[in-house]
Amino acid sequence: MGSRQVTAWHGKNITVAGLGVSGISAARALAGLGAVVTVVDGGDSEGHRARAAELEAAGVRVRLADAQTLPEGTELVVTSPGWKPDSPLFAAAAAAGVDVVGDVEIAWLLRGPDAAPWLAITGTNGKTTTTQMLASILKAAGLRTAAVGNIGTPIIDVVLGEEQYDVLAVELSSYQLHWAPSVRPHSAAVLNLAPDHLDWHGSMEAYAADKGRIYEGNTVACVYNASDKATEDLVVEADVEEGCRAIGFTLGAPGPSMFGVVDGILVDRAFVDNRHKNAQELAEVADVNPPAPHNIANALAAAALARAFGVPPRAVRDGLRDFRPDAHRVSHVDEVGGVTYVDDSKATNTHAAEASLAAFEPVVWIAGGLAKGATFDELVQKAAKRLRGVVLIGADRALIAEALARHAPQVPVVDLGRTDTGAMLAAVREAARLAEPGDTVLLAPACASMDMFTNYGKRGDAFADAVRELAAERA
Ligand code: UMA
Repeated sequence: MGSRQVTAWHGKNITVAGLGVSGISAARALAGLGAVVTVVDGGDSEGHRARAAELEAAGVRVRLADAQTLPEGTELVVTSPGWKPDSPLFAAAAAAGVDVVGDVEIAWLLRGPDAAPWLAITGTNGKTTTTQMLASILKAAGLRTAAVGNIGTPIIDVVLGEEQYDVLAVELSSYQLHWAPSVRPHSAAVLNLAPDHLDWHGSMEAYAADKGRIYEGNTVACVYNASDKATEDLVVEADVEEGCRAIGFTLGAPGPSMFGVVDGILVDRAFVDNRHKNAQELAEVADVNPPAPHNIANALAAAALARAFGVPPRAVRDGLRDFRPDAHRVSHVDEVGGVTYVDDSKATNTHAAEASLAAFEPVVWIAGGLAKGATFDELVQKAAKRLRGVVLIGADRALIAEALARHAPQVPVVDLGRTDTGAMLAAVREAARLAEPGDTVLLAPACASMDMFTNYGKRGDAFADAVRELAAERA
């Protein structure tokens, strides 16, 4: 690491907000650069205390059970992404004239002069899959790369780590983008834009504006979704480097400067000689795993970013073939009594739930959790004719129940009235009762999981366990 960075951080009094994945990474890195670091967190659980003890051993101060007051002498606050902009800690920082930035901003500032460029991805849905697809394509091209950011690997760790990279595939959430004003990706994609996290951002406009920051300062390509005008509008508004191009992707035949699909082939009409006449074949639709429409769109976005970075067509095909999707994303769990059980616990918002509900008919839908400020009328209207029945769980289930009463009064609804972890088994049993042979029981909660589970992964695991128990009961 260069001396430039060490002098900038040495002795600086920094407060890190949050003792989670990104806070721990930021605290360790900044303490390692000689900063005087205090981590503050509103929690005080056993897990918090264990993590605090580890950090304290590394010379970091930790203050638990108080997320509100600014530690004396703070010169900079580095926040974890989950903290809302209106958190009292930030009001205290503003009153004291102290800046607040996120861990992604710190990662950007810590990059050396020869650091790997970032190919960045955001969007309401599909960003983790697209980031993984992109990393797979870059690897197939022989490039040293990693999938980092919101995906779970804190980006500071990668920027400061021993390993050298040619390029990084960076998933950025709207939260991270909000707190990262200086980040300037080589190229970036916004996959889609639908209402999500409105309780955090305050409005759809603020959410879109934070997503749009990903295009700032792009040098080669701003990749947008041609069937989602809001993403194209963000490109138009962005301040990019001279010569940076707007590249669209579409599930139909692409125009010039676009990626699209022609006769079952993914094609590039952007990074080819004479794009007005020519198109470059990249891969077959069957190379995309799974080849569902929303996932083909993900593959096109990943291909566009890879091609913007100069990756050859063959690597796009090989990378897409190598890619394996994560669990809890429309994954088949089992068939019991002629009914198929599908886990899409990753559908934590209405947009994602809508995409998975559209893939099954008739469907018994298990939904509910933390709504995060969302409304459910549109989702229920669109899904109504496919629904055999609905089972509701979680804190905000009444919002979904009300939308169902308004737009699908004929559909039987079982409101379990529970928010305990064990409710999943009861939900699966009720869903099995409503389902008929040939139906699908789909866990696509349209809500976050934290009211009942540690995360969406645990929620999906609980669903799979419940299906196994059901199968055992029926055996
Ligand atoms: N905390 C407070 N007060 C608050 C908020 C949080 O004290 O007001 C504390 C909590 O007690 C906890 C810590 O802060 O100890 C958690 O911080 P965090 O919520 O920012 O979570 P991290 O563990 O740092 O994980 C974050 C991302 N989480 C969120 O954005 C909510 C992870 O994305 C990301 O993988 C990780 O950084 C590494 O970059 C997860 C996510 O759900 C997957 N992201 C959202 C999404 O994809 O929809 C945006």
